[in-house]
Amino acid sequence: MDEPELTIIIPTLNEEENIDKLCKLIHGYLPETNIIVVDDGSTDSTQEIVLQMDSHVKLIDRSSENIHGLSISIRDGVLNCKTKWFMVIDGDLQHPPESLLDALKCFNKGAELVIGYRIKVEDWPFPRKMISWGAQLLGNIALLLRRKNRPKDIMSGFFGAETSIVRTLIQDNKIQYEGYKFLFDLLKILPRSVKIEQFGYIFKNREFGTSKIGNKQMWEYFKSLFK
Ligand SMILES: Nc1nc2c(ncn2[C@@H]2O[C@H](COP(=O)(O)OP(=O)(O)O)[C@@H](O)[C@H]2O)c(=O)[nH]1
Ligand SMILES: [Mg+2]
Repeated sequence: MDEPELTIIIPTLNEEENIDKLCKLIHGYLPETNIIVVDDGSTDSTQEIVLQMDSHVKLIDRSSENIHGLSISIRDGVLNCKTKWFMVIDGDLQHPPESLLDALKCFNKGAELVIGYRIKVEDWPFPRKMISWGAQLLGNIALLLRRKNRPKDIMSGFFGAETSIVRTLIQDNKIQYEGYKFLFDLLKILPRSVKIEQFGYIFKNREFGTSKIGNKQMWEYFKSLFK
């Protein structure tokens, strides 16, 4: 079998109930694919579980870093990625791992940026739906004013790209890391000519563990609209 050209990056914070199942599902669909789990200092056994997995799963332990967060964790994942493409997926099984096959098809079609968009969100409460709608609207306006691409879900956490493109932007210090929406910060700087492919997926309910998104993350996103 040829070496897989895709690496899966999973940012985690206290996902002990989900991480083992997720990695096994990924390897069921994409055998031998490298997985990088970027853990930001989980206080549960997430790290111990990952360390016991096979050699295709690597742990980046960010617990002693000064700056924590989703975006900066994704940055570390990309910098450690050795394949042509990478794909980021949440560690809580809300992104269906089978959709990684759709992502791979997009890359094989020549995409430089691949974005999963939510065709349905299972059970979000009304306030969360409103916040998401408002954030999408403001983000779209911000991208429109910058004359940038506006794909279907500009805030998707289920996305990937050609590694060399994003690595160059990271090394040139072009990306902001305070936020938690790496994709949005990427869209703000990528040229319009970048080749984007999108696939739809159903955003599932979180069965175990809790969401870490709160007021701090929303405020960071709001500030990132103007930067
Ligand atoms: N490395 C890292 N992962 C995080 C952080 N915050 C959340 N995550 C992970 O990012 C993914 C999405 O987070 P989640 O809280 O489920 O966000 P939600 O689905 O939007 O409610 C999950 O895998 C989390 O464990 C963080 O600060 N650092
Ligand atoms: Mg989640």
